[in-house]
This record gives sequence, C-alpha cells and structure tokens, in this order.
Amino acid sequence: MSDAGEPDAMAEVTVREAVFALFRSFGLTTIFGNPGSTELPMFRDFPDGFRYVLALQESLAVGMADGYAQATRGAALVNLHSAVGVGHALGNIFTAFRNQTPLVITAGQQARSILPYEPFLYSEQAADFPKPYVKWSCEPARAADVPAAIARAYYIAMQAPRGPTFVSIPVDDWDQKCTPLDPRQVSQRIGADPTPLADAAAALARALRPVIVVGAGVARDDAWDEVIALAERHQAAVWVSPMSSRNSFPEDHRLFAGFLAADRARIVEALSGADFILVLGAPAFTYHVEGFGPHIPAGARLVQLTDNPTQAAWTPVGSSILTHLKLGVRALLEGPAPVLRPPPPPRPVPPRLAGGKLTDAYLLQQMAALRPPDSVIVEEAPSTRGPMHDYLPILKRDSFYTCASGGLGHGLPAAVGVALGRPQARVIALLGDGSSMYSIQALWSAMQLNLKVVFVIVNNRRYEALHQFAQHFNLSRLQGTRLPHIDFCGLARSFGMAAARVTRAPDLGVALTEAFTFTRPMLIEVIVDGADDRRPEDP
Ligand SMILES: Cc1ncc(C[n+]2csc(CCOP(=O)(O)OP(=O)(O)O)c2C)c(N)n1
Repeated sequence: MSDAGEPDAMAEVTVREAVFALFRSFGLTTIFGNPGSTELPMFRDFPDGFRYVLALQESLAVGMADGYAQATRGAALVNLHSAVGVGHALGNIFTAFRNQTPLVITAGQQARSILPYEPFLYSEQAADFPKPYVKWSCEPARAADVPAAIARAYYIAMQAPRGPTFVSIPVDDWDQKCTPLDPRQVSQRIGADPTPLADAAAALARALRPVIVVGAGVARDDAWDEVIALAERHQAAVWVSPMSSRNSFPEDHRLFAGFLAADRARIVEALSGADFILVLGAPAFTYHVEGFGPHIPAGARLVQLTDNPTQAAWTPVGSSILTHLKLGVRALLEGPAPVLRPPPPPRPVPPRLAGGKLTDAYLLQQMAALRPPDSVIVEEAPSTRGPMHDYLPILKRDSFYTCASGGLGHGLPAAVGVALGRPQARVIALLGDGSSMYSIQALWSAMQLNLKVVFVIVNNRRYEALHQFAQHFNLSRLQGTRLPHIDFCGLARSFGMAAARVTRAPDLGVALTEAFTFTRPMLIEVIVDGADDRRPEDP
C-alpha cells in the first residue's frame, strides 16, 4: 500500500497467483478434478509443488478428495467444470457434507462479459446450485475478490462441523490483477462449556450402569486413546452409533458391546438397563426406518458430546454439549472417580465358519485372517455390513471408512483418496457389485497413481440390500434389482489392472494372499454362494 492507503501497483499479482499462494499456504497442493474450457486459465503456468489428480467424472473427484481429506485430517481441493460438473458431483458433495469432510470446491463459470447472454456451459445461480450441502458458497462480485473468497471458503470448511464449501469463478478472472492476500491463523477447535461438562462428569461417575455410544466424531477428532481410557475408567460398555462412518473403538476390546441398528426400538432394546448414555461424536441417533415410542430406555439419562450444533439442536432427548471431541473427553477424564461397578458382560463371539460355502461372511473371516495388520478398510457393500461386524473386526485407529450419507458411489473413489493420503498403508476396498458400478472409473485412477489398493468385489449379482429391506415394507417382489453379466475382472483388465475371480471357498486364501502382497493395484472378484439364486423379481 502507498502512504495514501491506495493499492500499490507494484504489489499487484494476478488472481491466479494470489489464489495459488493461498492454496500453498493452506497445504492444498493436490487438486482433484475434471477440467473443461471454463477452468483452463486457472492452470496456466501450473506452479511447482502442485499436482492435479484427474478423475474421469466429477463425483469421483469429490469422492477421492473426501477420502484424501479424511486420511490426512486436512482439507482437500476440488475443481469442477461449471454447472454440469457440479451436477455430476452433487451426490458425493452430499456425502462429504454428512461425513463432515472439509473440501474447498471451486467451479468454472463463463466469462463475466457474456453472462447476460446465457453462454454455452453458463451456470445459472451458480452459488445456489450445491446448496444446502455446502457450508458456504459464493460467486465473488469482482475478480479481485476471488482470493478473499477462497480464504474464507478454507477457514469455514475447517471449522466444526467441517464440510464442503464452494466458490464459482468466472473464467476471465484468473488473469485479472488483485492485491495478494496474506493467510491468517484461524483456530479450529472449540472447547466445552465447563458447567454442563462438570455436571456430565459427575453423573457419569455416579451411574450404576453407564454405556458409551461412539461415532465418527471420535475418529475425526482423534480421541481414540481418550475414549478407551474413559471406558476403562468407568467400566462402561461401548456401542457404535448407527451407520457410523469411521471406527472409534477397538472391536476386540473386552468392553466393546457391538453396533446399534438404525432403528429406534432396537436401540432402546440394546441399551436397556443403562442408566446413563454418553454419546460421543455421533448423532443421537441416526434412524433408517420409522419408529415410535421412546428414544432411550426408561430411567436412562442421555448426554451427547458433539462438534455439530445442528445435531445438538435436533437431538430429541437428553442434553448436548458442543465441543471438540478430544478436548471434551479429556475434560471428562478429569471428573470425579466412579462408583465401584462390575464390568459389563462380554460380547458373544460369532461361530467360526468352516468354509464349505463361499459366503460373504466366510470371505470376511478370511480377510480378517490374511490382511496385513496395518491395512485400512474402505467399505461400500451394503448387505455385507452386518457379516462384517461379526467377521472382520476393526482393531486399530483410523482403519475403517465408509459413507455417513447412505449414498452409493463414494467408496471406490474414497479408497483411492485414502490410499493417496496414506501411501504407506495397504488399502482394501470392500465393495458390492452394485455399489462399485456407480464409480467404476476410479479403478483407472488407482492404476494411473499406482496405489496399493486391493478392490474386493462381493459379487452376488443383485442389489441384495434392497431384498433384505423389502421385508420391512412387506414386499415380496421387486423391480430393478438384478445385475447379471458384469465381468469385473474384464473391467479391471481394461484399465490395465491385475484381477482374479474366485468362485470356490478353497481358492480364496491364495487369491487374497496374492492381492495383499501385490505391489500394484489388484481386483479380486468373489462370486458368493447364492449369486445365481433367483430372488423374487419379475423377469
Ligand atoms: C446413489 C444411490 N442409489 C441407490 C441407492 C439404493 N441402494 C441401497 S443399497 C443398494 C444395493 C447395493 O448393491 P450392492 O453394492 O451389490 O450390495 P448388496 O446390496 O448386494 O450387498 C441400492 C441400490 C443408494 N443407497 N444410493
């Protein structure tokens, strides 16, 4: 600035230079995207130290970025092509919003001078298009305001509850002049109000049968050790919240009680006998089916620790404390000593499977036995989730990811993103045949990036979860649930990826062992028993 406070001409840079300087200072040096004409000038003189990760469709760019951001515990940058790219991406933007994954999403827009003429690829009301599944969204009024919008998008994405933000940028903005913008420090963790927290700690200490319900917020805020310490201190049984998208407690721990169903009556039944329910980093509760009656057992008191004010506001019973989970649980650990109480009964161990039949449960039992101890599971295999809880226990922190939204098409690209973010880890993507087809092009990205991902396709040749769900509606015949004639090995090989098909239980061990030690990506297609059984559906 000059002495008169006027912008100093010497201090001017292009919008592109100012924005990439901000990206660099925020650590956003990997850009996931799919380019088009309205984004090309953004990448003129692409600076050193940045990499562009090409996704073959925009929803994959968002899914990969989501996995990458979760794996690195930072934000990820996504660039989309105008209205159509945002449209393709919306399903996974919805999932990133539910996952509370911080993403800074930019999208191209036509040049400002021709916007009045509805030009080709023009995005009408661009900033409104991704709402309500972005935390903040804007198309800056002037080119010179683009850097400030990017900075604001990043700070908001990283605030709790984290999530995607969106900036629409006209194509002619990138070469305009602006003053550079210095990055600022904006703190990212919020501590709890001490009064309700002390009250919760006292109630927990007094309770005769406390239980803890853990959700993805524990993993997001890295409160794994603190939650184990709290459960052990209080001899509290630990349940996983319904549809949790991350692992938050060792599933072989003596206090591990199991997984709550997304069903009100079944939650009340599972928690019956508890007099204090401490919900950590989870909604209380996620439901998937209609339910009536009480939300928690009679006589129980519920306290929720969450980083999400919206969740706190709609929680129907008990009290909620807004806090970063690690800070909140640490504070609870400093509460009064608990009354003496006996440990809860251990969770029943599921029977060992002999392996005559190649079921999904047997596949999971073999995966649990053969997978490298430090491997990471990314799952999108809906009807296999139940058997997974019994036969593929998740034992270590940050080693399980799935989507919190219920939207298919996230798991395959998210596995690629997790592998990119954690190059030392062996990532195993456990995918249904139906689910994998929403984003199958991400196999190409895994190959191009040469990531150590093993894609395990549970091929039952149908949308089995819908048949299971049909019982809830008393339906005996379904439409549109058969998936015959998909050759997953052929698809993988067409991208240059090694692949093997397993059709018999005795062949499974060799195939999995090869895949888990292979130095390149590999796909294993498992034709599970019953894959050719007809389910009731009209021909
Ligand atoms: C984007 C999207 N479309 C449709 C659905 C509905 N849906 C839920 S589970 C499911 C079947 C998934 O099939 P598959 O991956 O083969 O797993 P399976 O059910 O056989 O275990 C479908 C279509 C959804 N959840 N998300």
